[in-house]
Amino acid sequence: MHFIVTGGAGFIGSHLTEQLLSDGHHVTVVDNLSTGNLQNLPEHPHLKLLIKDISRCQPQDFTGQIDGLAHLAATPSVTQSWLQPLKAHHNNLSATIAVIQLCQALNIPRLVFASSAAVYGNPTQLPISENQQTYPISPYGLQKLVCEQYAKLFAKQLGFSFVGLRLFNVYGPRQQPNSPYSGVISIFVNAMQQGLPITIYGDGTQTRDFIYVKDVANGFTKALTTLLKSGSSLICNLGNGKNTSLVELVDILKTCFPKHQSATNFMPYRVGDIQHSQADISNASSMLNFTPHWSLKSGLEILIESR
Ligand code: UD2
Repeated sequence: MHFIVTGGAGFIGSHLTEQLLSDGHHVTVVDNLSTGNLQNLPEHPHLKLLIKDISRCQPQDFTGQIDGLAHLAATPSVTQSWLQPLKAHHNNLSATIAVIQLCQALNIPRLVFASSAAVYGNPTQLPISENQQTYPISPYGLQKLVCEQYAKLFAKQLGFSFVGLRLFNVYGPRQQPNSPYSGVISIFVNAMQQGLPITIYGDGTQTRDFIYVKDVANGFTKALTTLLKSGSSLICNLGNGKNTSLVELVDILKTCFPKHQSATNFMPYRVGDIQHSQADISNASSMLNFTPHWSLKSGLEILIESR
């Protein structure tokens, strides 16, 4: 099959591209390299690169039949969405509408969208199921939610099938430790490798559902290839299904770095931080046959080895 991966040179997109290629598919990556990096991608006879902003792409930029599009290109930063809401709106929401139009023009039967747990805001119940009310507390979360709604509407109108994957806290190789949207794991691993102190915002009892990037790539692959009715929409959480506190995370990391122990500093909670997060993944499991394969410890070990 032939898939388009927008944001395919980025952290998650490059792992998805690798998996699709190793499963024998053809991939066209679209990336404007704003945060992506061509070094993330292998040289492969079935891989085509289009270095372009997805919202500027024209149907004639693509050749051959396309069986599905995975849309991961975005400004994936809560902070940036507050600082530059109009720019984030363009890169997150308007770009998704451009993607939907591309699906229409190229007759693409499946759209898979990288949504976010940010659509829930402060969860009212754990684990968080897709039925829980969505109440975004950042422009980023709101943009992701509205993207889902646009895609659902157009899927029904145009007859393609849509899968929105609500990503929880993704970690793994190629996640940048120095960017404004760096995840806590990439920041902590980077610091601990250099023996530098780490900072916990709050008391470290807050929990997150950390999912290894290759499990996420697997979830996207299933979402691209599972048989679904045309015109249908499916929303699935994509997490590990377990929650881990920051204190537990630091304890696991310390066992990975037995030689040099970093000091831990505590600072006040970050504004807008949620306290707990854990995905109910039964929908992804029943609808997409998705099971996470990497425990936090095994994922961390691969991440540390890759650096
Ligand atoms: C995640 C997503 C974000 C959005 C949000 C929705 C990542 C990287 N970010 O933000 O895009 O979807 O969920 O709820 O997945 N922390 C420290 N020290 C540090 C860095 C972070 O203590 O040096 C804490 C931070 O205050 C938070 C926890 O670690 O309590 C996780 O932070 P994060 O930035 O990795 O992810 P999160 O859940 O805020």
